[in-house]
Amino acid sequence: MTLLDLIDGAVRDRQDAVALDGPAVPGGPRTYGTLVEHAARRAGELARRGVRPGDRVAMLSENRAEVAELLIACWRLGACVVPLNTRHTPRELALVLDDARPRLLVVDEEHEPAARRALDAAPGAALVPLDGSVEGRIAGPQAAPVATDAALLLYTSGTTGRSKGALLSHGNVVATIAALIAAWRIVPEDRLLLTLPLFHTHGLVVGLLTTLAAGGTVALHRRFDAGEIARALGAGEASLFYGVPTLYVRLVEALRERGAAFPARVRLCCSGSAPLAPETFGAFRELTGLEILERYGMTETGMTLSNPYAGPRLPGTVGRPLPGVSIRIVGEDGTDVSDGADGELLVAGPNVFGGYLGDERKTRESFVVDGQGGRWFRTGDLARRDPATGHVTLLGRRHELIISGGFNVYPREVEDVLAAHPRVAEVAVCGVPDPEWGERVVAFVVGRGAISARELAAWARERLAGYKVPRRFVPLASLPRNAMGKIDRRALVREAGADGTPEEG
Ligand code: MCA
Ligand code: AMP
Repeated sequence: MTLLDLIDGAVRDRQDAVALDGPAVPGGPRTYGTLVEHAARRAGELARRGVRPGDRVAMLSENRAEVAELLIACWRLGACVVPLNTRHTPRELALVLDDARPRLLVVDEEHEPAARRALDAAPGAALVPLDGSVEGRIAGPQAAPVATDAALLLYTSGTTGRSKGALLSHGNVVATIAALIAAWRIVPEDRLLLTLPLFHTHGLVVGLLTTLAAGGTVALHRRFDAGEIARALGAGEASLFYGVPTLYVRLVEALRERGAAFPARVRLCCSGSAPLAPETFGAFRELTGLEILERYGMTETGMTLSNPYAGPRLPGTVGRPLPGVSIRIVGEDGTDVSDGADGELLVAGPNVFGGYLGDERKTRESFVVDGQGGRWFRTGDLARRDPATGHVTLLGRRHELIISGGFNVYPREVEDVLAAHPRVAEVAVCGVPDPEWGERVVAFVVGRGAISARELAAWARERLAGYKVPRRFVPLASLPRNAMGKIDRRALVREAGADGTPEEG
């Protein structure tokens, strides 16, 4: 089964049903019929520009209906789509392009200057406007992709500071979609209010593709606006809403101001990508009567665990494995720990990706093979399974990943950029707990002579996406180290939380 089979299944008998509408769909609602017709034309254009089976096509765009058309068009041609992060600087985009080597880079008007600058540094792809005219038409699959063909190449930040491209086959993505449709009972009558960006799994697969595969409607927004979403949900304009915890923190604030309960039409609000605070779960339930359904996943694995649709949603847990997904929790020695004990979470299933593009070593290191030849992905997340409920609680990570507002930031990448400043002698970057963002990026800097936070922020901003730029720069005479000589990050986080720490940046 491929993503095209899913989309074609949804289109059959639903030509006139609305696939996409909302503020990010200019020109009014798009029916399923229009969506596939536009995709067919787009496929014709891409083929004319030389896209062949097995090629990669990168896209850099804010949320727009044309993104859905482009995805379908690429898959019709047997090509793999590489979504790029619109918040990235040209430097960051160039690193990804250099690795992905796409044939084309399809870009919306707003991001064309950044795309051009990125291509100056990493030439190779031809630039194609997302809203340019489309000629020709290809309706049927040109190369009839099969389940094992690559559908998406998704970049995820790496511990070494360099992004890695996770290759997901049609079969992998279909497995996540099928599991979510079954677990969350997504039906054609559903309407999803979608504000999450379409360049990550959450917005793209969990949001857009799952809803379309179920034959539902996606109300697509360009960005999240808490007041507008509170109003729309309060007015029953959607049955589904998905967000990262930061969105729910803001939504709770907005709902407190409005004081509105949700009508019955709003049946499911899901959270993922970062830990949802039990306080947010409680406040949301009090205001709306709805229990947020928290689930867990990764770029490499798609969705793996979910609280139940029917049955207790336990705050502070990510629930149980989705249909088709197997999990293990293992100790340092690689053997399974008993329920109730802590260990690293491993996952297996048809949803789990094949490997990282061009990095066999990293791929090998990311999997554990069991005695029966089973391939288990090492999530790097520490977890515990409750012996009574079977629900899994996440406890932290093996690696030093910071998740700020649902975006991942690896300290090493930010440290490398700051360390390159001529007046920085040493630097350490940490995630400090924050009620709105979950974690906030803070840099501890040992300078060579005087250096202001403003100067450092400007340096970082030129090279890194805004969400990676430290919110605070704390000057230190030296970095605290443990007995092994390693930087003591816990001491730094304590320091950042302590009263009297200079507030800069
Ligand atoms: C924006 N800013 C941030 C973040 N987002 N700073 C820290 N962390 C962030 N996440 C900064 C901008 O750089 C800017 O600062 C200022 O905030 C205002 O920017 P604006 O664009 O107006 O912000 P916003 O629209 O309020 O964005 C907040 C947001 C956004 C809506 C929460 O971060 C977001 O869409 N997050 C969701 C990410 C996501 O979808 N993650 C899923 C990946 P300045 O002006 O100083 O630059 S994880 C995934 O897919 C896995 C598989 C899973 O399990 O789901
Ligand atoms: P990424 O691979 O960039 O999509 O990020 C995946 C990571 O997000 C996981 O390894 C987790 O650390 C984190 N994550 C996703 N969902 C949750 C959740 N519900 N609670 C806590 N962390 C989560």
